[in-house]
Amino acid sequence: LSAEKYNVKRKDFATVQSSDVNFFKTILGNERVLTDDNDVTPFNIDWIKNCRGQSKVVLKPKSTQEVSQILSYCNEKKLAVCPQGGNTGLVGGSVPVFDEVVLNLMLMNNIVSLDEISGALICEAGCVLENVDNYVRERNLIMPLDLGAKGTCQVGGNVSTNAGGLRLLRYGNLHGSILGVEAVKADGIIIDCLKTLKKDNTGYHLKHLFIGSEGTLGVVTKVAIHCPVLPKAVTVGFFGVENFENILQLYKSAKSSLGEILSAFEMADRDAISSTVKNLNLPNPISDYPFYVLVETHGSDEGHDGEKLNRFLSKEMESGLILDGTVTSEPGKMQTIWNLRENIAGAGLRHGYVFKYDVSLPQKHYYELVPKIKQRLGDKAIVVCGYGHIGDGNIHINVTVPEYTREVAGLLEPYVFEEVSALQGSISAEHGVGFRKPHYIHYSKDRSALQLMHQLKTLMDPNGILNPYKVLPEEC
Ligand code: FAD
Ligand code: 2HG
Ligand code: ZN
Repeated sequence: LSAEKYNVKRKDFATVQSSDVNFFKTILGNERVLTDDNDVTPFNIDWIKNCRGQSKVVLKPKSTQEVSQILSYCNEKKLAVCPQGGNTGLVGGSVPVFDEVVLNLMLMNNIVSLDEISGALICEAGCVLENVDNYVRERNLIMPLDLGAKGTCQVGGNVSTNAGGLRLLRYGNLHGSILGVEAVKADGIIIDCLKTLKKDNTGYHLKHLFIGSEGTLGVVTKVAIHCPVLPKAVTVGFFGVENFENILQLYKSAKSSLGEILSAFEMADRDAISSTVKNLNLPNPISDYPFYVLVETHGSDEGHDGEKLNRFLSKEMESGLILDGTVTSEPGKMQTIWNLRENIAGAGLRHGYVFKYDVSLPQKHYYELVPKIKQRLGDKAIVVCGYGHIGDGNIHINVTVPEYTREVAGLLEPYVFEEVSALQGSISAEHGVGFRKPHYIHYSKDRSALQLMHQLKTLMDPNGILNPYKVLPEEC
């Protein structure tokens, strides 16, 4: 249990009574109120099986009105609530810690409208990212974000975590792509900021409060998002590289050679790729190298784009920055390459437990921590690997061990955060703070900023019922 593992004390919330369950049933009917242990358990456990809550009830609203009624009731009764999307979050934010009511948005999965001229899509928060992406692709558009969890994560979860992903480099982060949000505050009041306008400077930009606040300020119920045009030509290159310094040189060169068509620049070290190949039995289209780079282009002219990427490959093989590589526009082959990259996150779980660090660092220091951690842990770790969105300065460091131990946790934390802070980095680049990191947030946020966060929380959720024990540190 998370509470015991991380030594957290339950706050003074009410406990769900049978009268509460009956009330929920009057709003949702019997089927959408889960109370059976077997039904509730999966909603209590997070994706990496690190956090486990003790909720006794899961609610599945189908409309904003239902969310509003539920929250208004819980606020009055002082029942804590854990908003939940696809439960793919990696920082323990999506599962309860104690007996919080789980409010799962999965049944709010309708697409509301799409303006094919502007690319403005409105959908309910519980839509699965991949489903929405497929829907807009049929209409010559794409979602501006993509991530390995796309088949399960929900758009509302993406917004609430300000998810980054594989193409942030090209399409920017969600603070830029989200045109509007509808959200319900802790007291049940519906905040309608669901505009589809590109320009709207009418006062405070309140939608941003809900982007990345991880369910602590409100429950996102609908989202308006700007979808870019489906690229006519997509090309993927996968390259072997000798050392990290060469990756940086390659990145600089890719920006200049590929210019506006560059849509992803990802890296992975040998251990990340070889353990994914081994654990999940996936093919590696090139042979074994110390580092790998995945470059993707999104453009409008297949011949032209493919030629550009092939020219880049030849030039950099000649310069020695690329040791070997492959470039393809065949959908199946591109998928094989992306599969290898996207599955790194899950591959380590086959060894037992994975400590995951998701940090931003100035690019020249990007890889420094990996060898340091390797040395620090010695044979206590099975694999220490680094991979991620190098174009965005965001590295994922995964440390796999047979099982979670306090000893290894103590060697890693706060060490990793101290190192990141010393390099002026961020201790959470894209996954958020959740349950795992509130007590480390000060490594990346100063006191006055944390105080303002607390003031906002008190203003928007005075009883603190929304996702307690998450994001905000107890003291600042
Ligand atoms: P959940 O995990 O259910 O919830 C995440 C947080 O948001 C929780 O705090 C929850 O309380 C809150 N929340 C969820 N829905 C709502 C709502 N409607 N209203 C208010 N609060 C809500 N993340 C990245 O940024 N980039 C990546 O590349 C990436 N790749 C991943 C790959 C894999 C294989 C996996 C498993 C995860 C990956 N993630 C990545 C992390 C995760 O998928 C994202 O954080 C995602 O946005 C979470 O969406 P979700 O619907 O699963 O939310
Ligand atoms: C990715 O980029 C995800 O693959 C997951 O953000 C990272 O699991 C991780 O460490
Ligand atoms: Zn990532």
